[in-house]
Amino acid sequence: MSYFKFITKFNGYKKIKYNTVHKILKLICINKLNKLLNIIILILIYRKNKIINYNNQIIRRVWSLMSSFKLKVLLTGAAAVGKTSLVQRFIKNRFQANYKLTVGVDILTKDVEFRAGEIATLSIWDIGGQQRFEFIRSTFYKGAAGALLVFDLTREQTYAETRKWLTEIRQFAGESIPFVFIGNKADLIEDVGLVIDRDEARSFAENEGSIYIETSAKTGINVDEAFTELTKRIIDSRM
Ligand SMILES: Nc1nc2c(ncn2[C@@H]2O[C@H](COP(=O)(O)OP(=O)(O)OP(=O)(O)O)[C@@H](O)[C@H]2O)c(=O)[nH]1
Ligand SMILES: [Mg+2]
Repeated sequence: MSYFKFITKFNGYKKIKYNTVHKILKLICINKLNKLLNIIILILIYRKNKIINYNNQIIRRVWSLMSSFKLKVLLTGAAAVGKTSLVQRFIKNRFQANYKLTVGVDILTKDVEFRAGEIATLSIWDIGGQQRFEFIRSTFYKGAAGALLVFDLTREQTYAETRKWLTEIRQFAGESIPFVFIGNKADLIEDVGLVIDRDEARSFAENEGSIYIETSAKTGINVDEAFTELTKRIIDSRM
């Protein structure tokens, strides 16, 4: 091999080697850069979400401090299912065994801490479920922010009527009104037995965008939870 040929070959080899090394280095750099960019983007997204969440919290706090969370909520359902008893348990923490039907509507107010530090003032419209008040009922629904739709766990008929009640609420208070589906008098199940299908009640509620809760105004079980859950759902539907 002549000297000239050797030099050309050596330079060519060096060139190939240089190109390959250069390409590999470039690839590593690009990959690293990509990774670095991805990390930066992730940090930015995380920080942005944190800022958004933080801002939401501040807005909610200010809003609740200004008492803007004034919500009209309905207590509806057939007669004698326990609507008045639920609100009495919730507000006064008491229970009366004798039945006194609600004439038209009773309105009571209570502040609810639906999340730590977040308070809403509920104006609870306890609506008489007797047939005789049907003609006037729809006028009470206007402007409602949410509803507790109650049936009696010991009377199948009150459960069967709930669709009618839901249609009525939606017709007069708005199609998208948040509600919570309540099976009340849970304390009596032990004696009377279960007259409804719990899974069906649960899936009915879920299909209608709600949840199903069993309460007892007598023992107080799940009563606070029902009102708090409704309040959360109302606030979340507005955010
Ligand atoms: N054992 C038991 N009895 C209950 C419960 N809730 C209500 N009751 C009784 O059921 C009856 C009817 O209760 P109300 O709260 O007056 O029913 P309502 O739905 O307000 O009835 P209307 O005002 O007519 O629509 C009363 O005798 C209550 O004591 C409960 O959780 N357990
Ligand atoms: Mg009542």
